Amino acid sequence: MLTLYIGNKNYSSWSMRPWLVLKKAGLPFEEELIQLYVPGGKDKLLALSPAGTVPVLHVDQAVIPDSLEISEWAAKCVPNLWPKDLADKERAKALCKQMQDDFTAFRGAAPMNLRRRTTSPLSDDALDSAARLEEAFADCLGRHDGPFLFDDWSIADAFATPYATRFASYDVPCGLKVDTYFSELLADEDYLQWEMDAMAEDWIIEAFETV
Ligand SMILES: N[C@@H](CCC(=O)N[C@@H](CS)C(=O)NCC(=O)O)C(=O)O
Repeated sequence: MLTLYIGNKNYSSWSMRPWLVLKKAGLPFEEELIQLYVPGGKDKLLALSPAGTVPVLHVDQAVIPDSLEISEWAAKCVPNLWPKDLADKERAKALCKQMQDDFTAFRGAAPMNLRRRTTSPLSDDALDSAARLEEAFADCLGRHDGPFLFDDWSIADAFATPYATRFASYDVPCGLKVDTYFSELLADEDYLQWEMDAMAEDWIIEAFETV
């Protein structure tokens, strides 16, 4: 029995990633949404996981509290969520870790907000950070035939999807190769299901609307 606890679909980029992974894995799971940054919300999160954050996966009695750990867990249950080639697999894992830890200037200036469309310019720091990310994606795409970072869909593409939404929301320029890749991610049927649910939410987190 799997239960994936997630945050607001409009805002929670960390939640989107393992949700996409579990969908692609074909593992049946229940999803429970915990509204973020509301009174009492943190207590609910702490009752679910010592980390006090979403996503968190409950598997029978086990608690797995991080987007990459949940994805790794799914990859142990189901083949082909990482690239088959060993060098590609290591590169995909490193890229996911980098997508978690790096690009903070871009993430800070452009929080995921699926409803948002703005042309207000980002700071140079944020644009430099976005350009480094684009370069990392372009490098992978240049070594493979596509349409995904490592040819077939992998966990790395789940981790890239919230970034694709940020490029669209904040009108960040990018080259044709990466733009085509982002279009592929944003046309994915599981992503579109998530996006539709996000659009139906009416919760507003002001802090993520005014950046
Ligand atoms: N490294 C964690 C980050 C999780 C995280 O920061 N989640 C945010 C939501 S997107 C959260 O739960 N924030 C609520 C809080 O910190 O109170 C992961 O990859 O799962």
